[in-house]
Amino acid sequence: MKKVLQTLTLMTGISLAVSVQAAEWRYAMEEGLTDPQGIYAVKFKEEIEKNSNHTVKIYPVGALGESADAMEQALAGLIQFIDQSPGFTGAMIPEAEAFLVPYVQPTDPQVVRTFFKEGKAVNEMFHEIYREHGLELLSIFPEGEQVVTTMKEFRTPADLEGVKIRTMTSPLLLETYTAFGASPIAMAWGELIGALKTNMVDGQENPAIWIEAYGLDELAPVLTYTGHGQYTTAVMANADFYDSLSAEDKKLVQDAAAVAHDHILNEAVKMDETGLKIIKETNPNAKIVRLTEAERAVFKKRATAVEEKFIAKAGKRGAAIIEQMKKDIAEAEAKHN
Ligand code: 6CS
Repeated sequence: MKKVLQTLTLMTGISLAVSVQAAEWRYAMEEGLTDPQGIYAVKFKEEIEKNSNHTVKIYPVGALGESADAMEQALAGLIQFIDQSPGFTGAMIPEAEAFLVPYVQPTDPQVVRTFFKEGKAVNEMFHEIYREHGLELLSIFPEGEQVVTTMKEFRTPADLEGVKIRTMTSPLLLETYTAFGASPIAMAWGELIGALKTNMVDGQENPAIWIEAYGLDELAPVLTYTGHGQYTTAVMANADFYDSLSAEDKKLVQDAAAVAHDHILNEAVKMDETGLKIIKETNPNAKIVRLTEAERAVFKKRATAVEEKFIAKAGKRGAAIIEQMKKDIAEAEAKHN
């Protein structure tokens, strides 16, 4: 830590030189600097550095191991900030799996934006829950609609029989793809490309921008829009670290998070469109399938059992979150229709 001198002007008009600790804060994420988590992190860093003497060092995907490794380091206080998605956090915080329950989240980009920006569930109900796990929740944001990439086209659960789908490690994702008729396998991000190349898995789900950036459409070229969810992620601070900050630094962090959140909510929509556009332009083998409403209805029916499993695990609090999410979505839809 380096010490710097700042001048404080007291109400009396007397100027007073005080020493302020300038810290370097470490921030780990699951993506690269130009991916949605990176866009948020860079904006957060810019805001912190513009408005204080502190600096933020960003550790992109892989720099500190897999998502689970980075979380261990965040909980141990070795890093101060972490972006980890419910697709991984759900293994530790069951209520976070609310973002994974299929056919709850909206698909219309404007409704999605309002749901994340203004919704009571997103903005009020998770803070206390993450706190119980040693994390100060700063932001939750979407990265685009989940798209399933497979080797062969599917339109029904029967088509998915025996199809090995890689999921992130939250258990509810295994329940989801089992309900959808497939054979899911959970694994860390770092294993996925190899697993697709060696046919250990036949497909996976991710938003278009990520599929394009990491060439997943080259490895499993049928992209299916099932309409079952948004890829969601969350940014947190180690709670002890956050509590040790001065009131001024807490405000600095919250303000930087608010600016970065607004920024990514605007950018994510554009990035989702861009991802699909590039795939269409550059991959002649890619086949884009949008399930019809009738086809989706079959998957939706199966999703009700997944929602019940979520509630059985996350209890009354989980049930209240889902109920509130549905209310928030109805309100967002009313606003935009
Ligand atoms: O599928 C995954 O594991 C990765 N997907 C995204 C969109 N971000 C990071 C995560 O590790």
